[in-house]
Amino acid sequence: PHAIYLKDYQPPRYQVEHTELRFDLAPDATRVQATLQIARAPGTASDAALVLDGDHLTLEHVAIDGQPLEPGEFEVTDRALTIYTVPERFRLDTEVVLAPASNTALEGLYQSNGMFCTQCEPEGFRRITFYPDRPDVMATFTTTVIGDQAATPILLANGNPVERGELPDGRHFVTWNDPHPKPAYLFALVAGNLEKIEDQFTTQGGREVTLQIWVEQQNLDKTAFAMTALKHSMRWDEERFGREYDLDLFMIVAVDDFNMGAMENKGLNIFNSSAVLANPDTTVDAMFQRIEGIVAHEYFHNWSGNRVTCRDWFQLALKEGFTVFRDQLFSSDMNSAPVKRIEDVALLRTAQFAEDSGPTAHPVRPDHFIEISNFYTLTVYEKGAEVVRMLCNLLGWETFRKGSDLYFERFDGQAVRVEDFVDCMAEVSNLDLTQFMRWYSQAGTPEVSVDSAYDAERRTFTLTLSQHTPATPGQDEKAPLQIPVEMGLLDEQGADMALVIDGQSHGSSTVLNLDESTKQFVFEDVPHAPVPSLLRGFSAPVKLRQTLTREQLSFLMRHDSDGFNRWDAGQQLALKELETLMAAYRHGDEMVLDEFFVETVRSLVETPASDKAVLAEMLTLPTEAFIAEQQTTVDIDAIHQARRFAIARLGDTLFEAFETLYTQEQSDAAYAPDFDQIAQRSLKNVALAYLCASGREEAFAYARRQFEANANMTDVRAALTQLAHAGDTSIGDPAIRAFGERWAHDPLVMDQWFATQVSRPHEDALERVRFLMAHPAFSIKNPNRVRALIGTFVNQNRVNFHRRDGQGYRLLADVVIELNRLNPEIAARMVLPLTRFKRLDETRRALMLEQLERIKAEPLSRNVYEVVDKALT
Ligand code: DPP
Ligand code: ZN
Repeated sequence: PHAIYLKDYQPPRYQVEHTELRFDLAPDATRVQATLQIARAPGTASDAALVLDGDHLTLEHVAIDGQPLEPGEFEVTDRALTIYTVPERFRLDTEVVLAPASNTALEGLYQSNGMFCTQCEPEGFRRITFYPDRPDVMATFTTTVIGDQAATPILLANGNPVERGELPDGRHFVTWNDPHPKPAYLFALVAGNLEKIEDQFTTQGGREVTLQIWVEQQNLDKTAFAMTALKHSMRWDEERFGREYDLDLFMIVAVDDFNMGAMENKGLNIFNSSAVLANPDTTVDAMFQRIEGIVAHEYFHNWSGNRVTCRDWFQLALKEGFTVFRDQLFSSDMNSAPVKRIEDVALLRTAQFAEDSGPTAHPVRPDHFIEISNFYTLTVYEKGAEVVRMLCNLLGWETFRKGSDLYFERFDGQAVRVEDFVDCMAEVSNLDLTQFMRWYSQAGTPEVSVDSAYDAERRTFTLTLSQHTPATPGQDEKAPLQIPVEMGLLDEQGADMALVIDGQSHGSSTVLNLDESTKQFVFEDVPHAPVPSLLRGFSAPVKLRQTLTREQLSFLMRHDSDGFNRWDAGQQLALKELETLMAAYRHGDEMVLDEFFVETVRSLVETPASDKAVLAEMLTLPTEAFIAEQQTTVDIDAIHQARRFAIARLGDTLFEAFETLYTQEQSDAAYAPDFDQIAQRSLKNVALAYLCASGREEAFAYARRQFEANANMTDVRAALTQLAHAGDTSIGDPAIRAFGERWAHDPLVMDQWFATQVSRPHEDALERVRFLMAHPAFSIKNPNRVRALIGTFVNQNRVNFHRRDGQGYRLLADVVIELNRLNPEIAARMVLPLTRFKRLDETRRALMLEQLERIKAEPLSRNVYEVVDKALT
């Protein structure tokens, strides 16, 4: 396999003006007829061959302007159809035959539970028909879907239905027309036995839009929440970004077998059923919020992605970074803004930072790839969103909004680059964003170190900030970035001081522009040594290297006017405590929890909470993955033991306080996934977790009662987790059994059942994974099952995945080898944890490398090859 480079980009030589498709559906032999109106692009030589992408397609017929081509006039390989000479404008007819029933890669046209569906982003359309499968070729589409009336009563495609009718042999058809020119990756088709809920939305411009959510009949009672989320998203996009919907119909379809979360196909969004189906009995709070965010994300793509799309796949962050930023803002407006920020930053600082420091590190805009499917990453999505957020903060909301308006207006209907977006922002703000563009091209997480000095005589406080970005594969030298550091200075009472730099007042919070390797900022008129609060709101995706004492951290935790930094100070404080415990564990000393820390936590638990959602976050210790990210050499066992010990000790020492909190936060209100209730439940369930960590029987009695009360899935699942994770397995076994029997019919709930069991720290967790892989509810062909069972074990049960005997690595390699044959995209995702060996001990490194070598010896898909090859280089 060879790499493709951004610098080699060439504009298309032929454009498609209109695409007409006709699908005659059958599981093993679907006929696809395509009629393309093609025109040579200006400036293209008249003898330029027409090359169409086609991935292992069986060509049955090809004609130009109605004339079938002779052998010798064209060539077909497993990657392309080449026609040597073509007129300037012409009609191309092709016919191919596909076998959707045996398509386990879930790209192109495939079947899921008998339903026909498609996934075309990024390069799935070439598995459906011969086509210039690149985002800068945009055409209007007319699609006729023909299917068996009984098996596929519902036939959907993009746009509006324009004709339908019956055909002989119990077949029927529907023709759809999409008037908005679009790239092929936004094409979609669905055919199956589906039912819908329907609603209406009137846009601000007065367009009546019909909204439909299509699901299998048994899931109709899980659609209401997504419908509400959709309407909220549509209204929000009008109000916040001035974006209005542009068709008469908007459809969502839930599909069980799906590689991604969801897909923004024009007018016909296809969703992984896990990202759309929800009701209180089956779905936990966090999932409700995730669903709301994904519904919004896909809907927002209608403008940031579909109306204005990417010139080429290197520009993926153009639509994804912007759209993630938009969905983050939406969720923040709809729910708890501080908690949303905390969650997003937590994800970034663990998973994205880990990616940035590993062998697959890449810039937000990569400059080469072997397989583009491998670049739907945390770096492109989450770091991409942070880069847009920095732009928004630099410009201020109103100017940013002007830039966004300009971007949509100027590039509507076009396929553009990251520069086009940033140029709009520069134009409306008169800012020079040349240096800022490095955020798109430079990989790795910048480290910002801090030095400070207070001069009592001069009454100055000098802050020296330095930046350094470690080398990443292929990028040894890094240039300084423009890093906005939002900050304030706290006085002795914890209030923000007035900030004066160069005689200029900067209010009580300001943004320092760190745009060189090292920069000094001198604050004047500072009456006494302040406590600095840096990187407020996490104003840039960097690692802050700052040495604060435990007293200073505790002070910031209690007083910082920035909610995010209050939480973060608490996390840093906990981290310090955990590091002390880890050192003791490593030296074989007894671990002892520091009194100061216990009292800090006590005061949090005992002080009536002004914001329960934030308190729940504050009471949650840093995850093992986050702790690992802070270590130079990762000690898997010490991290796990220290964290467990701390939680158990806190649970035991503060038992009564947690008990009071747990009891206080009970509620009889009818379940709603709203902000207040979610906050209350999360606080209550954090308390339950501490209680159970004490190991006391009374705690498990609470958990058992909560499990049996069966009030809603959030509470049931929280109780189940505590019971199942109890040291004594006899405590959890009855609940595990009862839950498994009750929900055997519901795959999405069974995923939670799998995840709860394989995340438990017990020594037999790995054996349990192997055992559950044989469970009738598990199938390696379904990505959700794989993520729930294998993904949870690998990512959330670190001590067992990293077992010293290497069995965890072997298990993952076995799975990857099997998935490589069935579903390369998922295989390449699943293998990633095996590539994160750099900072582990030598024994584990060797064991991981051994499994990577084992995988490499297989005949590999491009997807897996690219990842494994990077890891072994
Ligand atoms: N469906 C994926 C997303 O929405 C890829 N575009 O991010
Ligand atoms: Zn997206």
